[in-house]
Order: sequence, then structure tokens, then C-alpha cells
Amino acid sequence: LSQSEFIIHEPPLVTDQVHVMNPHLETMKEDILYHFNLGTNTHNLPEMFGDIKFVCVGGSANRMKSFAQFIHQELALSGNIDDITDICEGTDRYSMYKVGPILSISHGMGVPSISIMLHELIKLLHHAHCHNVVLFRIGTSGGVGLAPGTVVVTDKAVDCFFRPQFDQVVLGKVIIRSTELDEGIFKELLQCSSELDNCPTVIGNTMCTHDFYEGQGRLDGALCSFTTEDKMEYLRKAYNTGVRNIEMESTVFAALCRACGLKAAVVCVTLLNRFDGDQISTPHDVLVEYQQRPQVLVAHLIKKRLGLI
Ligand code: R2B
Ligand code: URA
Repeated sequence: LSQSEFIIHEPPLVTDQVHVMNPHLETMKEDILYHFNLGTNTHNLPEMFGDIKFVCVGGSANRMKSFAQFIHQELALSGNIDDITDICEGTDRYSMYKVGPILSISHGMGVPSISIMLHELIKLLHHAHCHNVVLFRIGTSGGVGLAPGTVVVTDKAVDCFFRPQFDQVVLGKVIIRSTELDEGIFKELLQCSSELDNCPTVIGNTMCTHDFYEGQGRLDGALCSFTTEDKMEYLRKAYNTGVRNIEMESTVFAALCRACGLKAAVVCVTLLNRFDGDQISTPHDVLVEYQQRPQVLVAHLIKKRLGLI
């Protein structure tokens, strides 16, 4: 590609507003958020979502339901956790739960899936006139040189070449967007982790790939074109540039939030140390406990921000 095919996208300054960066939206009489089964003419979005201050997203629908139930208990809200229902039950693409000022949404696996969800989520927050919203991705990852169960709070989300950018092809041209995250929030999360038992946490770079197997240098996929030594060399290179975990959504999450002026953080637990293997062979109950760690950490920050502790 020639230089002229690269466009560097500059984001707005972070303010308390949600910036949808699309002039065409203003001319539309109705906006249908198809994958949420919500729309501006069929739902009163300001009434349904106007008070949202925190949005937590994660891959699995069940985990995001558990998070909604967990945060309901943590905030000691009235009502029964069994009454927390899926706002997107009209579609099985994503699940969405609202608990007080918190929205919990699933995004599926990989960049295309979370990207579709984020476009509709950011428009939803805009249509609902939300302000001062913070987004968290709470997820799982493969660790690079860390004990399994360590929580990584992302400093920079990097691509598979260790660059802090997300490349989007638009009309045959590559748009490059920065994936830098809010330093204030990741430092606040690290402080929160020091106030918790059983939540070992580090700040590090998170590498986002477009595949779980070959794309993450695994030797156990249906295809593999490299040696064990090639894998180890790539992981060592990643480690030396500051990468501490690998997952599949952080770059587009960071880039879209930043481009729309939203503060965001990525908090992922490591399920294994990739220097020691590729298969996830940890017992199920241990994995369940690991996956609660990002939830506990983010819940702690939310409770502090709401003045509950
Ligand atoms: C972490 O875990 C999933 C793959 O197992 C993927 O969504 C990710 O980012
Ligand atoms: N999720 C990933 O993307 N990679 C891992 O190794 C584990 C979870």
C-alpha cells in the first residue's frame, strides 16, 4: 500500500459527552440498533438508559449475566436477582442487563463481533444522552510470563506486530486509529487491586489477535506452520516489548472508545502461561474462580466511585 492509502484518525478530546463521529446519523428519522433489537422509534432510550455511568462488556452471555447479578448484590440493591432480565432477549446475538447505573453486555469472540456491538452501544449511549460514562472490558486471556490467574490491566492494546494501533479497512483504504487507554483509570484499577485479597494484578500491554490458534502462536490448532522454537521466540519478543497477555478484542475496543471520546479500560485474567503450554487444562472450578477476578476488581472500583466504600 502507498502512504496515501493510510489515514491517521485523530480522536476528539475526552469530554463528558459521547461523540458519535458520523454526520449522517443526524439526518436519519429513525436509528435501528439491529443486533440489540432496540430502536429510537420503538424504545424510549433516554428513559431506559439515561442514567448509565458504567458499561462492562465481556465475551460470554452467561458471564455477563452473572456479573449483573454479582454487581446487584455488591451494590446491595433492592429486588431479586432473578428479576434481572436480558434487554436484548429479542435477539440472540448479544445479551444486555441493566443494574442501577451499570450496563452489562456480552460481545462474543473476536474483533468483528465486539466491533458491531460497540457501534450500536456507542449510538445507544448517544441517543440516551448519557454523559461521563466509563467502559470496561472484563475478560479472559493467555498470559505471557505470568502465573495463571494473574489479572492484567492493559496499559497499551497492541496488534500482532506490537504496535499500539487498530487498522480498519474502509472503502479499500486503511484507517489507523490509536489504541491508547486512559492512564487515570488503569492506575485507579491497580490501586483497587491492592485493596483486595486474592486478586494478583499487573499493568502491561495486551496483544490482540484475530485468531486463537495460529494467530496466537499455538502449536495445537488444526493447522500449524511453525516450530516450537518459532513460537517461543515470538512470545519472548512480545514479552520484551511489554506484552503480558493475549486476547482477541482489546485493540478495536480501545480504538473505538478513544475515537468517540469515551474513557475505557481492559481488565483480563490470564488462564495459562503461554510459555508453559497452549491447551487450557486448568480444572473448571479454578477457571470459574479466575474469571471472577476481573469482575471483583471492576466492582470494587465502581463501589468506590459511587461512594459505597
Ligand atoms: C479471550 O477469550 C476468547 C477466546 O477463548 C476471546 O474472546 C478472548 O479475547
Ligand atoms: N483467550 C485468548 O484469546 N487466548 C488465550 O490463550 C486464553 C483466552
